[in-house]
Amino acid sequence: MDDTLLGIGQIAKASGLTVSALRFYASSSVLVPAVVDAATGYRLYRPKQLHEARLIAQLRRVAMPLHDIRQILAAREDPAEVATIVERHLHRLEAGLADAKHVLSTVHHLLDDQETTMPTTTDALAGLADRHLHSGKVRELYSADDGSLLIVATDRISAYDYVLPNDIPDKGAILSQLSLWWFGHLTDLAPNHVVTADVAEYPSEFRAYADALRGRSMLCRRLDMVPVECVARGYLTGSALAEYQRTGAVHGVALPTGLLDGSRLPEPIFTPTTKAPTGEHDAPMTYDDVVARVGAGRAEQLRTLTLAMYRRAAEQAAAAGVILADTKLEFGVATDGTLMLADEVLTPDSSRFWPAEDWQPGRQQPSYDKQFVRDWLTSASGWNRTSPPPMLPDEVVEQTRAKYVDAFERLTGRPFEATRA
Ligand code: Q0Q
Repeated sequence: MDDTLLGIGQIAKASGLTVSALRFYASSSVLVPAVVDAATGYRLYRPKQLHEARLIAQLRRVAMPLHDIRQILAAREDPAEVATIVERHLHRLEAGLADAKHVLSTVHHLLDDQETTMPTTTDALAGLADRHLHSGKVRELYSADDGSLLIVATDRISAYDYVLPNDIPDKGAILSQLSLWWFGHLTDLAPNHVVTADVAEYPSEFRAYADALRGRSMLCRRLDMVPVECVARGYLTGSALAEYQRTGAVHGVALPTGLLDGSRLPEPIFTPTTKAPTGEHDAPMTYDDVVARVGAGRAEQLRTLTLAMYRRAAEQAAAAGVILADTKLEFGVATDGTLMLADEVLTPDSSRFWPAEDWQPGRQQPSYDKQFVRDWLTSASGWNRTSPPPMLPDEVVEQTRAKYVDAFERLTGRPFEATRA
């Protein structure tokens, strides 16, 4: 045996690596022994490889991936390359630390709430699992024996394409009752899919869940849903603003020059989209795309109804000091061929509502309902917007609930009555 060579045990002892780690680094070509004795299989290392072993031990201590370690060992003569690899890993560690902080920030909440966490609506309806058809971000869809559908609004809230870990108490009830109120105010423009929202009138299979459903659900006719999200915009923002800034038009509709984020449009416009699968973003459609998909007559009907409903609702909202910037409506066709307004209508989840007193074109407008959540998530929480968002503080939850109640009461002129069982 060459006496200048070191055995794996000697390298392990001198570097702080374990023998099994050294064997793994040998097989993964991170630290290949100078010699492997053919007879014994012993791995033998040159003395200079002890320095590499010590370097590997240090890099593994900070969880550097083997791929990066290989690159560093190969680039030892190139300090700039080594610095780049190290910098990249530092950023990785910083993001991981931020993520760890969020996870740990929720632990005490979860421990605190262990005994007091209210069962969510979804928990309370677990017994309806066999009837469950679809989960939206914040709503659930169930089927009844007679073919009708039950839409249930949970207290979940989403922001930045994430469903947040906290519920907003009564959010589902507030938005479901707001939807029902709007349905009732639009029947002269089109019939709708609502059968009843009185749990006492629900089919018997739902009767046992009356307390969980009361005030936050509606029994609806099953329709043949139109494959178009019917969006009306009275103000320019979001994806439409981005398209306008690129092209001067929105969904094929040319707009005047000089419009800013939040600018009021000369006329409300119809900006339909496809209905993307859950988790994907809806794709813009021109009016001709809608014609191609549903036919000219239906397309005209959808555009006319969508714009008429938007105008009606925007007027009602303006009277309450609230700007309805845009809204998304969904329609379906009943078995007798009647086009009906479906889904939810004119809620803060399907529309952008802005407080009129804060309207200021040229910046992102404050959201009527989600601004407290957005401000906390993007500033105080330190969230990096890539990992799941942290728990909201109690005060943000309470402020947000109050905004939903305020929106309901301002728009409908009615007091909100919590129907918590
Ligand atoms: C239907 N949805 C939406 C949804 C999760 C709502 C299917 N009347 C209807 C409706 C309605 N509304 C639907 N299908 C047939 N007839 C609505 C996306 C998803 C919860 C609630 N999906």
